[in-house]
Amino acid sequence: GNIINNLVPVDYSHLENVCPLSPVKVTSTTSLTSCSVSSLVGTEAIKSDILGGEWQPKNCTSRFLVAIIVPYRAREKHLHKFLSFMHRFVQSQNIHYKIYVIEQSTQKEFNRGKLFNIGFLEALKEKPFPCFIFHDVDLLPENSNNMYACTETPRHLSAAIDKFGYSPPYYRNFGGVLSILSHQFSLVNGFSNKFYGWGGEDDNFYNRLRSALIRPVRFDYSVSRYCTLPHEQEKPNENRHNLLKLSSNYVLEGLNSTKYTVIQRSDEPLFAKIVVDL
Ligand code: NGS
Repeated sequence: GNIINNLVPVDYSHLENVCPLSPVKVTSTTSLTSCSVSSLVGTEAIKSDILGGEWQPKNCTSRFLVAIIVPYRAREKHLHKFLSFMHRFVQSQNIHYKIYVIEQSTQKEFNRGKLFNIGFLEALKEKPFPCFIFHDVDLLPENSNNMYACTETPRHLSAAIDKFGYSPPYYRNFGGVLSILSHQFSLVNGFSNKFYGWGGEDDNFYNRLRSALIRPVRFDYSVSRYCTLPHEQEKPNENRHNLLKLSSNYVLEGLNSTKYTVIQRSDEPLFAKIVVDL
């Protein structure tokens, strides 16, 4: 079917000059023909038009308003490549977006799910984003038809990653990059805050959706392609399988119990930076 049929636009019925739906092809200098990320270095994003990570088309009104949330700690080179590539990519789709980098302080083990919750809460304080994309910093999309907007049900954008031979490692995998309407994220009470260290928080999130009878979708694997920026394997959370079994009542724990302290907040040229203690 037509992959962009199910995208949910903001209410633009009263607006004139709405941007065309089909994405502009990313130019050959920035597109990836293989997963050689070196080709990305030096691509200049249209920096002057980006303010604190936010951009919108100049000559038309975007159908989409999206917050892109990137959990982060000590991956400076990845972040640089991610930003220089991603701005171009999303801009080619005529999307009004803002990139939030949620940086966890050195305190405690990394907690991807909790950082997503924080990004969601902080972004909504600024603007009523109807759609969120939760995005690992080490993944770069290869196909400009992989729209950075929300479908009616949550979507696994990164279904086909190079390191897994361009198909999901297992059917229910929901890691890497996903999009979800804000009201659906609230409905399942966001991510669990309990998963410190690597693994399991994405599986837990998938279970939350399924227990709310929400069935995630994927675009075709030829569209959902991503390149991984190489790094060392993170230390797995030894307790992740237990946590996965235990966490059954999603109303009790998640977005509604996310406690944190913002210790720094700044508008960087290419992103909004929020540093937090968990
Ligand atoms: C599973 C993890 C997921 C993870 C997936 C792929 O085993 O969190 O591997 O990981 N689940 C558990 O550990 C319970 S990847 O190789 O992409 O880093 O997303």
